[in-house]
Amino acid sequence: MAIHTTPTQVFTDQRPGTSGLRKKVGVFMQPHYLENFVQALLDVLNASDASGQALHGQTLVLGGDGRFYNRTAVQIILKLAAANGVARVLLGQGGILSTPAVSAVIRRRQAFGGIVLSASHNPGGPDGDFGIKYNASNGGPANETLTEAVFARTMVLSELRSSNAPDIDIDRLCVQQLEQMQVEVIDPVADYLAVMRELFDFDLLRGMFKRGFTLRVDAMNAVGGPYAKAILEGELGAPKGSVVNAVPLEDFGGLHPDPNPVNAEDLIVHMSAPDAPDFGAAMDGDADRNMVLGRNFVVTPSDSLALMTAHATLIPGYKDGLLGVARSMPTSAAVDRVAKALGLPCFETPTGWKFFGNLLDAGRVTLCGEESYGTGSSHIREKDGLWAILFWLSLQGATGESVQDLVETHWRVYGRNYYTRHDYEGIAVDVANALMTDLRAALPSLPGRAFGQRAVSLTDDFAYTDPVDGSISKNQGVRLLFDDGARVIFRLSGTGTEGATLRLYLESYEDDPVRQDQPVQQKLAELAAVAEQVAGIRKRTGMDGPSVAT
Ligand code: G16
Repeated sequence: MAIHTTPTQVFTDQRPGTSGLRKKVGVFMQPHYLENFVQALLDVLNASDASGQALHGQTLVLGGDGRFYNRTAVQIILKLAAANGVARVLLGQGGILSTPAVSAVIRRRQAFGGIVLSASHNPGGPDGDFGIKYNASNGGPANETLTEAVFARTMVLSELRSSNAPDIDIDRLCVQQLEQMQVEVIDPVADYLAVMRELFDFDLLRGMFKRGFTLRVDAMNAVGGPYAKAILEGELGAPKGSVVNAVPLEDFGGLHPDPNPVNAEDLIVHMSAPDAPDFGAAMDGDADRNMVLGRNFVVTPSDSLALMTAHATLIPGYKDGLLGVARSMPTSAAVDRVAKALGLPCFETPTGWKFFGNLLDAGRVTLCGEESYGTGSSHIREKDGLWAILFWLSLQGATGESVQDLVETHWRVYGRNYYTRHDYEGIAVDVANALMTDLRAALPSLPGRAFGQRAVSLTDDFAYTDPVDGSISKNQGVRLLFDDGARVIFRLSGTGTEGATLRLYLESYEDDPVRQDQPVQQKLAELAAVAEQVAGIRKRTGMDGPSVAT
């Protein structure tokens, strides 16, 4: 066994996006591609930060969503870590840890940070995607200062430092030695389960299942399966078989583990059947996203955040109330109305969970959420799919109301924010960039202009000044705000791996109860037409309509 250095060449495309570095598996499998990124990360972490903290001699957490290349990547990273002064790695058994579990383990074990191997909701398998991201000691995604420093390091990297020790056994719960580094293979579920026990009334939930409450949780052959099985079926006594597609597969069994009504069609079918269970839910590849359903009823993520905020004090972990709430800019303003009624601070951040970190650390917010099927709280620093499922189960247990009743009552009280996101996927990058550039140029001419019954009241390219550290993030999405509360938002996705994806977010507000039950796409068709008129999406992309509308 020996530590050795190897010369390497720069890859110029290793700038992390919305959530870490995501590429096709084939890109990651190029010689030195993963190694370069990890070496750059370790170099940056080993250069002590402002507080004098450096990784050397400390503990890292490591795990991933089990997708293709996960196991190989784990071995590569362990050998690099061993050669770069890491003292201990806490590795999820089999190389498995969900994103929320990594966050929980970092926080509970006071690790220096953690590496998550996941491309989240992107498809897996040899032709699918792979990804890697770093989470800091607060358990949350690295901020942009750190990710930019890693990118800068990748651009000048000339050498890798690794060990040529044999692979270690990643499947057995035990402690092993790799050079001077200890590798402790840990139970992926234990720490996460301990956090959930502190937040929710497990006896209440057990009682529900004893009385016959039924649910179907689709783990989409991804990493959420073992967690959902252990907690819902194991701890809480949900009927066996309540969690389906529960074994993480390297290619997710061909499923696209992006829980929305399009990709989780099978769940929608089950929840619409005459014998549908009381409650349905799905999680994504790394189990941080969630989709929540009642019988024949899908909950919009933005509404989910609003409902959670309104009822949070019913949950033991939040019984003393919330400090504040935050949502990403494109997420609907439904939660704003609840926050206003409850007198809670409400923050609007750019897309990306990393923007919630400072607010959570500073004790300014307790709950956060996004339109992209993500909700979470201060219990960790990631969004959390199974936590959201337990939250919604608890709401039903505490109120005795169904999902549909809870949501419809909410609309009667606060009004309904009709909401949809249209994705135009696989657009040529230059076409997408030109569309956004032209749109930005057109912004000053739009205020005051009428489109049907409504007029544009304000346009901008969303910029965010972090209220905690003062950092500024510009160009976060083009917004058209209308005088009746409607919004049209355009931005390019930062998580795709092929071409560009244009996201168009449409929202209108309806406070009249007799008009709160209309089909969403129908209700928002007028706004979609405005977007088309302003941006010329069809003409520019040659697409007849969005590839996904959720
Ligand atoms: C990531 C981020 C989220 C973001 C989502 C979509 O989620 O953590 O904050 O909303 O991507 O981002 P975009 O619109 O740029 O594609 P995940 O679940 O993919 O890690």
